[in-house]
Amino acid sequence: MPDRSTVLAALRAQHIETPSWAYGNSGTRFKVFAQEGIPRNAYEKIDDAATVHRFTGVAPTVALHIPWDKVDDYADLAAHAGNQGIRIGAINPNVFQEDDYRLGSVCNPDPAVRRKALDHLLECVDIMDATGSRDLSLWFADGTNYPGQDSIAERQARLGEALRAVYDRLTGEQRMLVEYKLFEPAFYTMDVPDWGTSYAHCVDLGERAKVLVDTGHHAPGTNIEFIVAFLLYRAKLGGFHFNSRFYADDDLMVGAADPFQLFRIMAEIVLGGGLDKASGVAFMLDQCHNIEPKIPALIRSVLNVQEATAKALLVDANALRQAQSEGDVLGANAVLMDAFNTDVRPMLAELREDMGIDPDPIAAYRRSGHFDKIRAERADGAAAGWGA
Ligand code: PSV
Ligand code: MN
Ligand code: MN
Repeated sequence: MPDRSTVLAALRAQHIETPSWAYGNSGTRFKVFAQEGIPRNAYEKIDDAATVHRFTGVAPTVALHIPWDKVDDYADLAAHAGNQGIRIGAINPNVFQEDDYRLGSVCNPDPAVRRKALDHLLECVDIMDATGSRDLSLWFADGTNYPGQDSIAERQARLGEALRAVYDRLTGEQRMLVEYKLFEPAFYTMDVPDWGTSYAHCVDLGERAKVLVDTGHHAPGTNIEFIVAFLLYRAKLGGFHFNSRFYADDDLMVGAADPFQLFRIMAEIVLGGGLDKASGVAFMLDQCHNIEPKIPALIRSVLNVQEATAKALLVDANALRQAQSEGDVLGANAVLMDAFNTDVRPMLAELREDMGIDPDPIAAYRRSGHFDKIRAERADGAAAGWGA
């Protein structure tokens, strides 16, 4: 059996990044339901991320989306995060919300639009310099809606050119993560529809370009843990955007729809060395809490990732290898299922007490009166929304 203190140390060291945009109001294209106590700017989103970290102990960074989180002074924003006990994590450029991007951003047939998109990506690397962020997290809404609309191959060439320009601008420890998505907003071709496309571009670029797996971006039935295991094996797994889905890119709380899938993913991570700091795998959330309260939803999500990780750490790797090498199909499967069926909540409660935080973060948040405080403080002014 895995050594308990090793398991606890790994859980204590795991960091789960929350996204600034999950703290703002959000909805579907039919309706945004406004909530009370919503942050009014990037500074207050950071305050909320710091609150999630205070109650969970394992969420010390927050990802930004630019220009949704635009401020005058990013070094000042990073200092504010530091004062709240957290750091700024991945920087996500936004090249999908302006009229100019109707036919795409870096893949657009018009060179002037491509230049504009590239300038924004480069500006985001400047922001990383100011915030000390390691990861530039790239997602392109680029694609086509109709056969014949544009040249699929030429769009790839344009994409490669832009990625190269950004990659060459990275310095020090900075990395580029390339996210893929099967469909939406484009419905005929996306320019980065799958991990293979992302992987090929990352291989061309070099060591510091890696694939980002958003768990909501695949066709139904896709074996995501296979993708994870393969990318890890090839040292090309940059990180995750965790969320869960029943149908498409639902952006529901991670671990809500299919905790077993999350466990299978985390088991591949643990077995493949993806929890080791050296692997550099970033565990990030990418969710929208349209109807549920934001801060408790993010606390719940962090705990769900932590529970899946704890179960994955309980997989008896020696017994598994033994069963695998003997061709013991049922035995190997039983090793995994034993770990999945273990109730890890008492162990995590103990870990939290050890870390000096409440063993039940959700109950502790409810008791804290924090929500009443932000509701009163933020009653004036416009609440930030998804995309603002
Ligand atoms: C696109 O669906 C995506 O997953 C990308 O990561 C974006 O940055 C994010 O959602 C915006 O909500
Ligand atoms: Mn995403
Ligand atoms: Mn998405």
